Amino acid sequence: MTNFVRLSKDNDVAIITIDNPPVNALSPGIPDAISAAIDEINSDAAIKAAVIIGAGRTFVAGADIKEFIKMTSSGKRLATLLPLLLRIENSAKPVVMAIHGQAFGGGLELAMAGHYRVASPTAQVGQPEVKLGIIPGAGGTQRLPRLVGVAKAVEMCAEGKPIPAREAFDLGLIDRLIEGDLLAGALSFAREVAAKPAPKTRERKEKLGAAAENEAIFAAARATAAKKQRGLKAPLAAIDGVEAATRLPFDEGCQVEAKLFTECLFSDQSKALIHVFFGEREVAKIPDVPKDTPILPVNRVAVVGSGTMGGGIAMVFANAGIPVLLKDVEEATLDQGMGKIRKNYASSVQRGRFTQAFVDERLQLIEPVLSYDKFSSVDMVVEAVFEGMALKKAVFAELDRTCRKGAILASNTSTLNIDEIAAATSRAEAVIGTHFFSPANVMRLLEIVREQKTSKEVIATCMQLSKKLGKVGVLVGNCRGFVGNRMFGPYRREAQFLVEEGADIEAVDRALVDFGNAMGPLATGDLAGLDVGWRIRKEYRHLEKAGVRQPFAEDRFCEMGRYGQKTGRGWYHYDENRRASADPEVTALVRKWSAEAGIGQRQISAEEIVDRCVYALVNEGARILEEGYALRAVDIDIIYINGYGFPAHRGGPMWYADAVGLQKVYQRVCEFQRQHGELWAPAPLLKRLAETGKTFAEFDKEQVVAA
Ligand code: T1G
Repeated sequence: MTNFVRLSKDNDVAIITIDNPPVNALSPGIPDAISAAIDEINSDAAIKAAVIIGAGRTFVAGADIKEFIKMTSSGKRLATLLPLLLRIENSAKPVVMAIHGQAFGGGLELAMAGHYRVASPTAQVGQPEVKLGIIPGAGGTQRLPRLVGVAKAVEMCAEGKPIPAREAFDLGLIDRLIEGDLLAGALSFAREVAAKPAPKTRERKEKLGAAAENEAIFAAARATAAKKQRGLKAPLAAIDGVEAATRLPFDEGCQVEAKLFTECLFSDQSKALIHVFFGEREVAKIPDVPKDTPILPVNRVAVVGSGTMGGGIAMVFANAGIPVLLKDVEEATLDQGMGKIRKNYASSVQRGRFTQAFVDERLQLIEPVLSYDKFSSVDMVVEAVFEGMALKKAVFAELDRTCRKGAILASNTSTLNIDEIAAATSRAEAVIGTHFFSPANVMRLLEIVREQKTSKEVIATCMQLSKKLGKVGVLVGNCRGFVGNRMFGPYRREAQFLVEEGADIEAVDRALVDFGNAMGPLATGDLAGLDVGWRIRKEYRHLEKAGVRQPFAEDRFCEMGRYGQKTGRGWYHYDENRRASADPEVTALVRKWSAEAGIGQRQISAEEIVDRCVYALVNEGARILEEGYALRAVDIDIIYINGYGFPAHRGGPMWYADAVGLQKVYQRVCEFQRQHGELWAPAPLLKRLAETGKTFAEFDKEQVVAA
């Protein structure tokens, strides 16, 4: 046995404990150790049955994903889990899988090779591999339909969403739910089944359905995948895998699965999605904020401003079970804010995201208030008032007066200088930016902005809190627009320039949507409201360099009162249900303004559209990295995927640039500089990495070493 796999006995039942913290991944050596334990059990006459259980917080979270990175970079083939799973299935002594926490991916495949499965009611089981751009590779697409039926197996493998143990029990995947001591429950279950013939999952056929019925299931699943997981290979491969289970004998089905698995694993999509998986964990690590930095309590909060953002933020805290004071200046505004919150919750119930009971409980946690009277009782305040410096300073001065010592004072500003806001208080060390994205109760990204004096405790607390709020917290520095919006400026600038130079409005958006973005840059402007950027540009007009080209269309639309969706007209025309349609008048207006500005018109390819928009992101991202406003290139990737709809299967803008090759990106940027001037001056870091044949990923590694 190894340290990671222990074999013990409880009289006539053997216990195999997998102990590979933190999530019992099936790292190299562990499958062999489990195999050896199974052999030992089968050669021990005193043993009647066996239980396999995970030590620590979970059963098994799957194969070791880190090994996939080694495999795809070295080309070395990984040992599959299949031989181990057959050894378990062929065991003469029944093997009971005792599941708590998660049985994910290879963990569920291991469990399904067992003869029985028992679980804690709080456990979860699933095949989330498609989220890594792969499919189950150890018989999951073959055994799961045999246990839960074809339709459910397709859904679980193609969408990758885990299911709770209770649902798994209802489906027949779990044989018993164990309240209380899982091991004790598993041991008594094992004794109950010890004398019975051990059922082999691979031999079960009763749930594999009929050909005609299955055909409809697969067709519907492919249509759903094409719509909901547009451009992704793995969901379609997962459907092919389950289909093979309904058409071929078990072993042949496994061969089809193995081929599909390998094709997916060596795909760029999988490499990008695995980068994102580890990236979402990496961003939580702040080099100068040690892991043992004290965390401040956040058990009661207040939100100032009950507008769209304030209301959404209040819901985020309530959804995490944290009581919230929601403050505004007038009764009517507050009622309106609470009305929007109730409406949002009602639509979540309608869409089945929450139960009515859950919503009723959450609404109880949100207390509308008109004064700061109770603010001395809160641990944290998030200010979400109108985006004006004077107003924000006034609010922070009031918070400084009313909040208890040690409370965290956060601002949801998306553009304003946090140092300046902090200077309005006597406790700059307690001030931080917590930039939520609209709609705050939906978008996963939380841009956490440290100012010069923000304390490590406040940073560590907000980073940890973001996870509790179901967000991905990324720490950034305090520059104009922070990281996300600072990069979004050049991205949307190029989109507008392309239209001014002759590209169709729809063509610009379509090119970025085909690239994988949830929405095109122009339509995104209409959604967010063109007036938001217009007001900010007016506030910063004095900073614009003379003679530097600026996009003109959106300012002119706004002067005409056209702010996008909210006014029914922007780049597109919108009907009462906010459905967009092309607006020929807009195209004519832009053509006229371009002619007046002497901008020549030309045919522009989709490739140029993507390069100009995405490389504008990359170039500004490189500047942000070398200026130190983002810790790593991967932080920028995680920001763009979770806050700006950048396709995760492209890994984020910086990963994408590495995949294209920084020399090629740099040359293209230089080309744009020659054609379009200094706005395209290459970032020194991009130039340096391109000229030294390095990548942003290597730059990140150097940062870790340097820290
Ligand atoms: N392999 C390697 N490391 C893993 C891992 C895994 N499967 N899962 C987690 N980690 C690391 C993670 O990087 C982090 O490291 C630490 O564990 C804690 O994770 C053959 C091919 C289980 C729900 O996709 O979804 O099996 O940052 O912060 O929030 O067919 O981890 O501390 O250094 O996420 O409590 C399929 C992936 C694999 C599940 C726990 N399995 N994991 O969440 O902790 S492919 C998955 C998760 C496969 C087979 C196929 C979550 C979790 P560090 P954490 P958490």
